Amino acid sequence: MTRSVIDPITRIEGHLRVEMEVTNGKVSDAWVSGGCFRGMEMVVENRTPEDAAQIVQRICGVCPVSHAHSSAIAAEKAYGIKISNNARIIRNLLEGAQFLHSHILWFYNLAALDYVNPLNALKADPADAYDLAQAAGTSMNSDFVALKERLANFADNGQLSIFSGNWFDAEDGTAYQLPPELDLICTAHYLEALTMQAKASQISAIIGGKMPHVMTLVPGGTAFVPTDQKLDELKALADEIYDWVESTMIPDTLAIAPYYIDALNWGKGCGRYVAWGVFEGPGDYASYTEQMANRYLPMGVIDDKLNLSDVQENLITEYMGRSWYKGDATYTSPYFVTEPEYTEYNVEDRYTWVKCPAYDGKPYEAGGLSRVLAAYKRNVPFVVEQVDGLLEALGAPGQIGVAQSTLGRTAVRQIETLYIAGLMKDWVAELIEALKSGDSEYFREPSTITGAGTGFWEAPRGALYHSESIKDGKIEGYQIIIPTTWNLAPINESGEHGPMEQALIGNPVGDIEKPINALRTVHSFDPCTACAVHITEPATGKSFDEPLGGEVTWRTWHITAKRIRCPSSSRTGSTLLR
Ligand code: NFE
Repeated sequence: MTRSVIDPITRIEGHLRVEMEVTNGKVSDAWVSGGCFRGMEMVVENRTPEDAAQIVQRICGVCPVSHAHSSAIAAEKAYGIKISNNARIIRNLLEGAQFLHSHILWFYNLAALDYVNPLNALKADPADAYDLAQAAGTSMNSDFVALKERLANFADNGQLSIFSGNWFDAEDGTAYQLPPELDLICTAHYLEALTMQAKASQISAIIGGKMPHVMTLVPGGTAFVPTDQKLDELKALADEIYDWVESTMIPDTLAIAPYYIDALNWGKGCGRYVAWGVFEGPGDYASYTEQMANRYLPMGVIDDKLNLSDVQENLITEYMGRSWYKGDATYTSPYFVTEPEYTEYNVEDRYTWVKCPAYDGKPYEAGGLSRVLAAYKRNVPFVVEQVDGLLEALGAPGQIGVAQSTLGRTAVRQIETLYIAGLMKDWVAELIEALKSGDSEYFREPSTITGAGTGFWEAPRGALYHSESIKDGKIEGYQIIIPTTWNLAPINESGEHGPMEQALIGNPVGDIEKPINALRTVHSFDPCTACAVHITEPATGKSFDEPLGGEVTWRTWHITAKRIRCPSSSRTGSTLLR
C-alpha cells in the first residue's frame, strides 16, 4: 500500500488536493479536499435580491451567469414572478453562451491535455495529418505545417509555455496513445478553441453588457433590449460557434476515444445523478416541478438503478461532520448553516472546506452526465439520438452504463455542447419572431417584496441551488449549493465516499508519481473548487460574527480568516492568496 497525492490539481478552477491509497496498482481509497473557504452567503445578507444577483456572480469567473440566474430565480419564486417570453429567450441565450464558453474551455484547454500530447505532434507529417483529419471528418481550418514549426520553436527554446508542466512522460512515456498526426490536429484545435471561447463570450457581452459578471440578468427578467444590429451579431456568432462545435469538437472526441477505450471501465463514481434542469422552455407551467421538467435540459433525479424521479427539495441535506464547519449536524434544505471552523487536515476526521450535500441521504453526482442522463430518460429526441449514436461509436450499442465512466463522462458532455449550440440558433430565430410580432415585455415588477424561494438551475458543472428568504426587500438568509460541492463531497455520515472519491477508487495507477488516470477522472468532472468553496472580502469591511482567529495555514494556502477576501474572479483570488 502506498499513498499517491496530487496537490494542487492543475487545469481546473480553484484549489484541489487528491490523496489516494494505492494497492496492487489500483486506487483502493481516496479523499478529495477543497482548500479554500467560501462565505458568499454571509456577504449578501441584508442586501437586496437585486444586489445579490450581481454579487453572487463573483463566486466564479467561469459560471457567473448561472449564479445570477439561480439567484434571480430564487427571488422570482419568493416574489411570485413569472418572467416574460422575451426575457426567457434572452436569458437562455445568455446562459447558453456561458455554457458554450465553459464546455469548449473544459474539453480542449483543461481536459484534452490528459489525452493529447502536443510534443508528440513534433513527429507528425502534416500531409498525413490533413489526410487523417479528412478521414476523421474533423476540421482542417488550421495550417498544420505552420503549427508544427511553431511547436518546434517552442521545443528548441526549451520553453513549452502553455504545454509545460504536464505528464506527457507518465508511465515511461506510454500513457499517451495518439498517433503524432492526431496530436497535431488536436493541438491545432486546442488553439482554435481559444478563439471560439472568445466568440461565445462576445455573445455574453452583447447581451450582458460585459463578461464575466453580466449586468442585465435581474430578478423579474432582463435589462437587455435587442436592436436589429445586435440580433444580426448574435445570429452570426451563434451560427459560427455551432458550425465549429459540429465540425471539430464532436469528430475530435470520436477520433480520440478509441485510443483510450479502457477508460470506459473505471471512474463510474456513485452512480446516482442530480440535475435541476436548465434553459426555460416555452409556454406556461402549473408548478415549479412542471417548469423544471419542461426545461430544454430537464430536471431529473436518477438513482443507482437508473430510475428517474422528480426533485423533492426536502430530500436535499448537507452534513458537516467531515468538513471544516462547526459541529457534525445534517441540515435540511432550505435551512442550511455556514459556520466555518478550521481544525486540521486529517483524512480520518475533517479534511476539506467542501460541505457534504446529499439527496435522500446519499451522494449524488452533478454535471453534464447527470443532465444528459436526465434528458435521455425524459426522451429529449436530440439527446436520445446522439447518446445512442455515441454508444454505438464506442462499440457498446444500447449500453447506457458505459457512459458511467471516466471516458463516458468526458464524451457525453460533447453531445450537450452540440445540443446547446443548436438551441442558440433556434433562440435567436425565436427572439426575432417574437419581436416582429410586437412583443416588447422584458421586465416584470414584483407585487410583494417579502417571501422565500429557491432557484433550482444548472451551471456548466451541474446542479446549482441558491435559496433566500427576504423581508421588506432585504435578504435575511441565503444559502448556495454549487455543482462541484456535490462532486467533491467528502465522506458522509454513513461512511460513504463522495462521487469523485468513489470515481477514483479502482482507477489503474501505473505511475505513483504521475497517476494520469486519476487526473483523467478528476478532469472528467470539470471541478471548480473555487465555486465549491470560497473566500470573502476584506475591502467591503464585512467580517464574521465569530472570526476564525488569526492566520490559518494549510499546506500552501494561507487564509487570513479574520478578514477574508472576495475576489472578482477565482483566479484573482488564488493569486492574491498565495
Ligand atoms: Ni467556478 Fe461553477 C460551474 C458553479 S462550480 S465554475 O459550472 O456553480 O461547480
